Amino acid sequence: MFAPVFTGAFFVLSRCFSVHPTSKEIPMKYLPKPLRLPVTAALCATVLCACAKEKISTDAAQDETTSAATEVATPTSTDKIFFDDFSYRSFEEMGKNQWKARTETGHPGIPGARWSEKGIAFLADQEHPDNTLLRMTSSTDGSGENTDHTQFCHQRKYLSGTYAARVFFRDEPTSGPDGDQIIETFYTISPLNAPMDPNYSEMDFEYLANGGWDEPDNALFATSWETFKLDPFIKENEFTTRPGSFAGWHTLVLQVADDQIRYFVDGEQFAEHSEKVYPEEPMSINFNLWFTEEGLIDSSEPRTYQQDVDWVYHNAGQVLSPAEVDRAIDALRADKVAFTDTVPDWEPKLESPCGL
Ligand SMILES: [Ca+2]
Ligand SMILES: [Ca+2]
Repeated sequence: MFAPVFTGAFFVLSRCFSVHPTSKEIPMKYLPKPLRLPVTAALCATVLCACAKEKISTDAAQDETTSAATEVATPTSTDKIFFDDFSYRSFEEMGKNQWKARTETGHPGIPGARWSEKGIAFLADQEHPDNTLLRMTSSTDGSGENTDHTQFCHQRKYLSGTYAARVFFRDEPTSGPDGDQIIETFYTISPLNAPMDPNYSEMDFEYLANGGWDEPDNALFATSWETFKLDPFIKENEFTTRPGSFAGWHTLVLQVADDQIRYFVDGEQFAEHSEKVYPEEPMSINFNLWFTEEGLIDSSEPRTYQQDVDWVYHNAGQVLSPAEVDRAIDALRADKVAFTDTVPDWEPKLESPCGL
């Protein structure tokens, strides 16, 4: 084990000066299910932890990526808009529009935590009486059995175009002591079919209200993944992070087109990532709220964190500026559209897991 790890570490170090180094530790959510249990133990080993913190470039281990290619489906129509204002009264209602809540246990986050629809609720928008907000609530007392994580996912059929969501991040718990590493997100993801599968695709907005992943305090991450494998630990991603508070409402826009990925926050470009991490496979659109295993405060007192989502939008195949997204949302609302989905399934229709 040590020889490949050493070689991998050397390789990793040799790539430290690339244009897009990465140093973010990989959350276990990115692991394929069969690997999660053995890897949970393995990742605790010093060597792997050290490797996980090394910087590597996005073209690391490029030679190893060719054998794991998987078939990519093709679209069946040109219809293109997905919009949800989350004007629901219950998750059951929301489920009729093809949303799933995660129930699968396991990583990321605190081992033994529950994932369920229990943390999804709807409430009136105090600032706009006609509007409804979705609220995610996750809680912990530090133990797995008393931890509830929250995640929900739309169908796996999204690839290029424009993604957007209006979200409310918080810096503090709604109740209980502050300080846990809490991850507040809007992201897209496909399954990892094999180690270093180059078709693996993922793009994340992740707000760490209490720091984590080498950030000492709150920070927003934008991360685009090419792929990864575990032994030796190699990851290929590009990420951008900006420290500081992002508490409050933000409109997050993600442009995915022409081998470029651009992340925008409130109309300003936050990150630009390259063709090396450009997605290949259809992804689901997800949100989640979870605690890192390594970032819990030393307390058994219950604490609860929340993240709100006003709406989510996707335009398949078209690049919209943040201002154009705003206008598209205004137009949908003017037409009293609370939900629409004309983004076609892929052929064949893909399974839509919600455990990633
Ligand atoms: Ca990829
Ligand atoms: Ca709404």
